[in-house]
Amino acid sequence: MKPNSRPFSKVLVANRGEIAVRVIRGCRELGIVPVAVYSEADRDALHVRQAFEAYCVGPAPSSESYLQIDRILEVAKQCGAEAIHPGYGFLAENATFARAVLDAGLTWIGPPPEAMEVMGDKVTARTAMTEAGLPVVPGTTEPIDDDDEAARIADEIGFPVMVKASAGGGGKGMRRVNSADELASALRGARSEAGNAFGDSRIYIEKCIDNPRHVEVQVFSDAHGNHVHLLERDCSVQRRHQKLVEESPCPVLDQATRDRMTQVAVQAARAIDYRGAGTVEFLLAPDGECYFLEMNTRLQVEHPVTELVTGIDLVHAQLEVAAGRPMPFSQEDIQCSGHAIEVRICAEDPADNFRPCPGQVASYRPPGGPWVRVDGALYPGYEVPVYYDPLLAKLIVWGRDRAAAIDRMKRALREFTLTGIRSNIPFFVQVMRHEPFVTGNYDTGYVERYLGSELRLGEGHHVEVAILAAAIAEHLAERKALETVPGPAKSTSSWAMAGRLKRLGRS
Ligand code: MV4
Repeated sequence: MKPNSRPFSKVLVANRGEIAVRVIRGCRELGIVPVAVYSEADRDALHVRQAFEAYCVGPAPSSESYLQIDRILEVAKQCGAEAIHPGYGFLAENATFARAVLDAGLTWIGPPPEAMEVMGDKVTARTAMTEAGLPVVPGTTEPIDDDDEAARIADEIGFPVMVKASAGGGGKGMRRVNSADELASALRGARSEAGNAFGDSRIYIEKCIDNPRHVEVQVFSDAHGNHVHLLERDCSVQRRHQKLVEESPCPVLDQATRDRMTQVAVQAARAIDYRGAGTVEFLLAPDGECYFLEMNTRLQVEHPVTELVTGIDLVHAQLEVAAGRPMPFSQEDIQCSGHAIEVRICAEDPADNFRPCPGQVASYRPPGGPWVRVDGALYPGYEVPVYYDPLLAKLIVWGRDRAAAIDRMKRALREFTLTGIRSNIPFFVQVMRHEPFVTGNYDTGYVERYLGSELRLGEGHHVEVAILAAAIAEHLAERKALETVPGPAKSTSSWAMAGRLKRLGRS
């Protein structure tokens, strides 16, 4: 049999961190030479070490490096790359960049720029999706600049309503409005916030869906008119629009709703002539209704949970279809097996309001064993830069069913050694044993609701850390004692200190 030929010989990865490492791995598996770009702050980053070639594209701030379209294109041309993979974030959803890549005669590993533009503007996305027959949240199909008109529309929709930025996403420029008398100030606030954040102050109005779950469908398309879905992910465990835990399948979706959601997601992809990996986001209301929210025209952070339940490598598939080949699977091939959960491990202190905690990694030993995956960009001694988002690694596990996946996640979290910096690992241990999560009874308000109570990391946590630190110190001291001539006895052993802490009633 003829061996599969590689879709490209050389691909430039225009990103950093764990996603750059993930894409580099996919390239290497297919025999493609991966090329990295990096900023001055990322000279020692893992993606640089793992690429075959790496080029510096500028100083630490991403505006001067990872967002520099011209410099990245220059590197691509210079090194002979045939295609560019943007990862997520940075330039991944920038249609201007996608066009510039195509204009340079290179292949863009992503959707057509036109599809990115339709979905990049929330108002045009709503209009296009309404026309495509999707269930869209009731609201306006045009941006609103007249306050009286806004009042009329809000009244018609019925309070509460959401005022959102056309250029928005991620909750910026979004306001919940409970009654008519709050509307004017919400419009003013949202316009100014949107103007500052996006340089585009247009806003629109939608009905507010209270206590929704965030459920999204992975779609995939090729250039031959094939569009499929790879089931859904529930990403409701989030805080301030940062996802923390994602799982597939959604633990509460009935089959009829799943069928409808996945069908309309495929319809959305077809309507905009999509290509590659994309995500159609929905709000799932407590009454079981689902509404199109937005579409992300990129590979997402949480794509591994989909890979684990479907057995499909999304990066491989992206590379294949970008090269013009038909997708290597059909809808019938895609079956959900078992359950997968991902947690996002970040350099932030969950005991101190998730305060960012960059610094140097002292020790790093990721968990292993069956059905445990770690996608990270970490190694012992790595200095976490302050310039970029705090995501360090993703821990993803698979289980025969959801209960088995939760048990495996608990085991893997306990196995995870990461010292020198604070991380949110202890928070995830709490979540995995928290009844509302274990029963699937959570929505987008979950973290906010329980952070100060049942999910709080109390003093007990610190005492545990103190005891572990004492054990390590004692071990090191003992080892040292074996190597040196015995001297006079130490004043206070660290075990005694840990014991005293405990007696002080802090456990
Ligand atoms: C909403 C909503 C309720 N009703 N729209 C937040 C981010 C932005 N992309 C969309 N968001 C929401 N839009 C209507 N009409 C509630 C949210 C929302 C949310 C959505 C997904 C995941 C987490 C969220 C947390 C708070 C609010």
